[in-house]
Order: sequence, then C-alpha cells, then structure tokens
Amino acid sequence: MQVIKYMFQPHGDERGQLIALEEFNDIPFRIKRVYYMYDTVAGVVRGKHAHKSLEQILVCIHGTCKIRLDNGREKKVVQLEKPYEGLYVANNMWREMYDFSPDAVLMVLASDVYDEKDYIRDYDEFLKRVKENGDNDEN
Ligand code: T46
Repeated sequence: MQVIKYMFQPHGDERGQLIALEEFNDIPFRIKRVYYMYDTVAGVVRGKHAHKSLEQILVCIHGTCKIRLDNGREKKVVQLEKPYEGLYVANNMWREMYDFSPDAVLMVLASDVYDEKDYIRDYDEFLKRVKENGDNDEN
C-alpha cells in the first residue's frame, strides 16, 4: 500500500512560519470542505469507516495523532506530528485516528461536502466492496 504524505512548503521568515494550501497546487483535488477536531478525549478512536468517493488530506496542525490506514489487504500506521505534513486518504480506505495528544488539532481538507451516504461504516461491507473492486495498488 502506498502512503502519500505531503510535505507542505513553509513560508518562514523572522516572524515565524506560514503554510498556504491551494487546491490543485498543494492539494490534489478541489477543496469543498474543511473541518477539524480538537479536545479529543484520551484513548478515543475516531473514524472507523471508509468513504465511497471522498478524498481527503489530514493535517495535524497542532499536537500529534496517529492514523491507521487499511485498504482491505494491508494496514499501515502513520504518525502526524508536524503542521507541514499532510496525509492523503483516498476513497475505499478504512481509517482510524487515535493516540491524540491532549493539544491535538486535526484539520481535514475534503474533496466534497458532508454526505452520510458516502460513508461505509461496516467493516465487512468495506472488505466486500474492495474485493469486488479488485486489486488496486493505487490505494
Ligand atoms: C473522516 C475522518 C478523518 C458534520 O456535521 N459535518 C462534517 O463535515 C463532519 C466531518 C461531521 N459532521 C458531524 C457528524 C457527526 O455527528 O460531526 C459528528 C462527528 O463526525 P464523525 O463521527 O463522522 O467524525 P470522525 O472523526 O469519526 O470522522 C471524520 C469524518 O466524518 C470522516 O469523513 O474521514 O474524520
């Protein structure tokens, strides 16, 4: 499984750092939604679903957290710990976010608006779907 982690370019100067994210330049899709999570309770595992078509980039803009990616055949864990790192999460990818530091702010750039119908929340259904879609090494 290919893990795509973007390293965004900080525009630093003597005042500090600034990161700008532009659709199609820094982010490989049109950004239709931004959301973020914070004050995540210790020990909590968020996510536990896949998306049928949504693509996202996850950026832990403060603190740290871990993301488990699972394409139905392979699992990989990625730690996000820098505000200039962005993890690409494709569609048909099971994701779990956990081990949030108390100060963690996880921001997500999404390719579409919120749509509950795009979620696959049942793991067996997810496995069936990726099996039916065949081997796809891009995910
Ligand atoms: C994902 C991971 C990385 C909205 O009303 N609008 C939104 O855009 C979102 C994302 C959520 N919500 C509501 C729906 C729930 O009542 O906020 C509540 C918490 O959402 P959810 O339980 O889906 O959050 P996570 O952290 O499990 O998953 C989220 C995204 O939903 C999901 O697409 O990939 O972050």
